[in-house]
Amino acid sequence: MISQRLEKALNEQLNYELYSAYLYFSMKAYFSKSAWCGFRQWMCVQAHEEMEHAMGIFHYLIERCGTVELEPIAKPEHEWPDALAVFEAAYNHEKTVTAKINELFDIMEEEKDRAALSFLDWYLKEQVEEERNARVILEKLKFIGEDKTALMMLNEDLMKREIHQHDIK
Ligand code: OFO
Repeated sequence: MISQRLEKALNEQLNYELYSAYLYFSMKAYFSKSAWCGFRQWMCVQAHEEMEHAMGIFHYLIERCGTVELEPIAKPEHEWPDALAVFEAAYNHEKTVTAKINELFDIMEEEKDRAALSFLDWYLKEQVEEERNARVILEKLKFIGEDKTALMMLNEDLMKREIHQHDIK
């Protein structure tokens, strides 16, 4: 059984992970309007990863006899000036998610819930990867600038990203 405070905080994080999926699906839709199928593929995989993050929390709440309360999901942005702006937004979003996971970590520590801390450990590690993935592409886009050939090569590279099932504990 988890405390009510932690249950509320986990439900908020569940909602934010669903919002993350919404945001990346919105970015996928943005890239679907252009020929950048590699960017679209990257966003599609990212959105599915976010659904996994959300469902990990969903199942954990149930496992700990908590109540899942699905709140409305905020409307994400749907227009950006270019790919660089999209990845700037993605990177900033991931930094916000990391801050939220850290706040959740603080609550679990205050509640002295060791089982929950162990569960959240996976998310902390995942955030390092999440931030890095977005930041690397953002840096590449800054470097590429107006070079269309290099942009096309990056697009091809992003096409290789595939959906992998994560082992959320
Ligand atoms: Fe769920 O980590 Fe990205 O947003």
